[in-house]
Amino acid sequence: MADIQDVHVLVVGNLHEHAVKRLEENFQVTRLSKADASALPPDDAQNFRAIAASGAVDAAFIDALPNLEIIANFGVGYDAVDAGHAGKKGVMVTNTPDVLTEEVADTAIGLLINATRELPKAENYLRAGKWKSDGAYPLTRGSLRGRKVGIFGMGRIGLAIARRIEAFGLPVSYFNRSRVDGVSYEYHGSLLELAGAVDTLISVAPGTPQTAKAVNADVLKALGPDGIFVNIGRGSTVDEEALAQALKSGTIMAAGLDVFADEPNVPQALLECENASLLPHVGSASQHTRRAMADLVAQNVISWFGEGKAVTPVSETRHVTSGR
Ligand code: 8YV
Repeated sequence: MADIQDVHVLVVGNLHEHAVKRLEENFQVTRLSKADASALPPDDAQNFRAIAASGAVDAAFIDALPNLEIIANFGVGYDAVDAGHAGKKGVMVTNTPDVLTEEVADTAIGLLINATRELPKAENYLRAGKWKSDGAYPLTRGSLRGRKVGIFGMGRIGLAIARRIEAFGLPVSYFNRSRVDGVSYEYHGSLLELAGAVDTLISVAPGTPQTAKAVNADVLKALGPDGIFVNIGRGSTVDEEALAQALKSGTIMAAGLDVFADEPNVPQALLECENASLLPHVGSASQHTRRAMADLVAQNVISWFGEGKAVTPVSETRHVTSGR
């Protein structure tokens, strides 16, 4: 077996520097700002056996690298990587589960409270000097007291959010593509049914063709006029036009959003909604957690070439073996 030091790895996008450093300590690394075949060094495509990516990797790029064995994605969500295509071609894809679970769940709770109790608006009020000039910030219509929380997507992060919600003394129910074994929370057979049964909906759903615009006008209507919607999963799962409309018309009370369909572009209609608390996709964005994610990206590539197996393969490529 050739020395792993001779393996050429393509680092794509603005990957965390700690991951780049660890890859450079172990492999021959080339950097590309994005996965665009025309930007590959001429006659070099056959050399690359691995991609470490923060950003999109499509089927055409996978096809442009004939000796590609593994794509290590920075992030638990890997909707930007064509994992189905990779799986069919025998290319391993890995993601970064577990290491970000608690951080993202913390952020979801922060967003929920911000949206419900208007904390960012209250802080702006203080900073604008209005506490002194106008008196106390108005009492908030929203409260977590008495709420029923529904979670869309009961994976690792959904469960971590549910544990936190339980500690708040609120009931939890969920919708997921299938019932989750060993979970006692009430299961609903559709997102619409879940939205009708709760007044607080937290989406942790991944971006897939099945979840595209799943949170639509009907779901928001079912959530109702006291409804709070929080999205910490993927923006593609929401019909953003319908959401802005629901926020403006009072179909729901408020929303807290960390993710958007076309980041970093946030629809003007949502920016105009005073009852939306908006964050620039910071769910996992602490130095601690991003470093752990960077370590896992590097570890997947190191383990693949060193031991012949990936640490955290995604489901579409679990069957892929290294041939070593
Ligand atoms: C990403 C995320 O890592 O893990 C995910 O799926 O959404 C984030 O934690 C982030 O998009 C990377 O830039």
